[in-house]
Amino acid sequence: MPERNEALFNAILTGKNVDAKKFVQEALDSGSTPQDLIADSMIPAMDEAGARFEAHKFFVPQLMIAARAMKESLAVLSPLLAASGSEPIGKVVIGTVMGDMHDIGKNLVASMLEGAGFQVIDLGTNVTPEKFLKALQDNQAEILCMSALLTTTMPAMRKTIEALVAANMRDSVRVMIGGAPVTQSYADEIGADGYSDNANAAVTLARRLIAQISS
Ligand code: B12
Repeated sequence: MPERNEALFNAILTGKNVDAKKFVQEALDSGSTPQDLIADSMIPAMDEAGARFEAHKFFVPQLMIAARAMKESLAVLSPLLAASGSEPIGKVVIGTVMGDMHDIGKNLVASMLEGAGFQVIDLGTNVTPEKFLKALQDNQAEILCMSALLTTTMPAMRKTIEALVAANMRDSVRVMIGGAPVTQSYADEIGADGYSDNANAAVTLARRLIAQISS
């Protein structure tokens, strides 16, 4: 059972980006896997930052430096998560919805999908329904992945699904949603095809949705 890497956890939590990258490299050198480092030490550090923010022990600047340390550490791991260039098993358009600037979880899902052999078109953050639709059409993508971290931006997921319906595209695209406040019942409510609360399960879900299309 892998354990939390305390040095890495603390470096991310306190926004020490240079140290965090060093601890990631040291852990890799001594045999840790990227997946274990992310799941056991890095995501828990972001969760702790969020809990401290909620308890008014952290403020936005502290969240920002923790997020920077997380992103820079993930950048060390991303190439290791990426697949070795065979034919893509499907095309995914991914983005964080309109009004929302959180992208760490979305980036992780994108890297893991790439690692699993999907071609990923990442539209970044603050993506409007129109931009999602255009990218789906331009790339003939089978899957749309939307991320939202704020309760106030979740309705943009419903708006995007409504826009797909209005453009007669709903039947040709499978919709996956996620992000900390999102739930399975919200996915059911807005008519999404799937939800997951982590990047590994997002890959399993995307594989299942692609298999449905091809069968
Ligand atoms: C880092 C952070 C920030 C950073 C973001 C930096 C960045 N580049 O992303 C900064 C400082 C900019 C920020 C700003 C704000 N934030 Co903020 N932030 C966080 C924090 C601490 C961590 C988020 C994170 O990166 N988690 C780690 C990743 C890996 O987890 P994740 O995103 O959930 O993703 C995983 C799963 O959800 C899933 N997933 C994610 N997306 C998708 C998509 C699909 C399709 C699927 C299948 C799965 C999936 O897989 C991922 C990997 O396992 C959270 C607290 C928390 N614990 O969530 C607050 C939090 C989300 N923020 C919050 C708030 C309030 C804000 C601000 C409004 C603060 C302010 N007053 O300005 C602003 C809003 C800015 C905006 N318009 O977006 C609140 C939201 C409250 C709410 N219920 O709406 C939270 C919950 C903090 C809190 N406890 O109060 N934030």
